[in-house]
Amino acid sequence: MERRDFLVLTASGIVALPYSAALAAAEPVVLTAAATLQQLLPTKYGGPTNLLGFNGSVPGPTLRAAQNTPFTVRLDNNLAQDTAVHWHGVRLANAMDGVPGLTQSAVSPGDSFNYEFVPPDAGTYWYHSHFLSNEQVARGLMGPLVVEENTPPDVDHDIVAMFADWRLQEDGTMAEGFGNMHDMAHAGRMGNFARVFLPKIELRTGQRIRLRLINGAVDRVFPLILKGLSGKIVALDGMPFREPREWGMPVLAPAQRVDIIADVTGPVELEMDHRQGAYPLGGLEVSGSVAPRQSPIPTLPPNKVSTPGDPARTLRLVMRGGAMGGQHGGDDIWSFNDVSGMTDAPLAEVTRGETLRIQMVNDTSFPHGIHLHGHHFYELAADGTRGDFRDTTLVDPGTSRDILCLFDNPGKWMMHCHMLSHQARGMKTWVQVS
Ligand SMILES: [Cu+2]
Repeated sequence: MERRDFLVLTASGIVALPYSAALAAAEPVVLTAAATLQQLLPTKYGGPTNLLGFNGSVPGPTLRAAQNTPFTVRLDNNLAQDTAVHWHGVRLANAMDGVPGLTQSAVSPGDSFNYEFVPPDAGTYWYHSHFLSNEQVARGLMGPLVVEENTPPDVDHDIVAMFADWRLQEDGTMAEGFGNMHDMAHAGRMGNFARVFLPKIELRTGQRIRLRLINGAVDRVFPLILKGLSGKIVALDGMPFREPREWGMPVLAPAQRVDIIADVTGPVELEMDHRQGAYPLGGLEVSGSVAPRQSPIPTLPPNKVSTPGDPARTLRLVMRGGAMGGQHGGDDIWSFNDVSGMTDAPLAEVTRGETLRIQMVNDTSFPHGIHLHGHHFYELAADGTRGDFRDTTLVDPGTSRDILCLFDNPGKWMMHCHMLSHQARGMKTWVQVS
């Protein structure tokens, strides 16, 4: 059969898996990290960008794993420097978490590492470098990870929409200057060009799609405007809502995900709400129409998670530092509880099964998206009501956010700001669960 015929067959409305993903179910996936050139800018503006990619592309391939089924990825490091891969949001065994110096040794150039895990939760996740991550992720070492439900919702297309921004020079090449003090002490390294990566699919009006939004940017928060769609949010950070919710304007901190199920009402356009106006990120074209479904937007099947009880104790996590911030006791730009960077001793030693309330206090002039590895947690309302169940929470300047977490996964788990420039300059710590 000609490859062309195969594509025609899969265009009939059933979700078409990319060839590499279909292969992935049968044998271990190989992710090769290497330098690559890719056209990010429209060609009328400039040439290709020098990037680091997985399997020669940015973002890396969309990996599709089955829920509760062993998944194996071999990382081959063809970079000129160390690397490691973190599986963001996946509640996996600690040794597979991909944090050099905490859960594994960095993978040297020319070396490989096997990541083997059983993803317990279906949903939208992603993978990225956790070594010099403010630079390696900014250069492209990230990609989507989809954990498939056993019974997926009824949609015509399952579409990953990963977005990011880059700081490029006029000819399209990457601006250097990673670690520039001004960026690090402010909101981070903001790009001067942003876009969303979408598959080449032609939609019809009336079709129902699932859109998996993933913020793969290093430091930028994306407030999104979605056009041509009528639907609801069905999950945050991989975890389904009990009932779909209206979206208003989804705001995604770095690393956060939003799953939407929506009916196509016209050309789909994704824009970022920006002070200079609506900034176009990309979209999907529409041709023709089908009769829309009459059924309501479906609820995703719930993941099996244990419900935390009342917290045994409260931990405080005070963010300090940065420009326009006060003095703090850390020895770098940013600090948690007046300590900058990783320490030999954990922030907290937690007995497996213990529930903690963590008071995250943002005593700085910038927003911070705080990510806890290996666990999801409830965001708490001021009155203690349990809100969304997430792995990354956005805390605005001058505010605090309490979370409730059942620490049921043993190991050494990092907790850090996912504005990766902030993480690089001190905003990180870890928790020991045993
Ligand atoms: Cu931060």
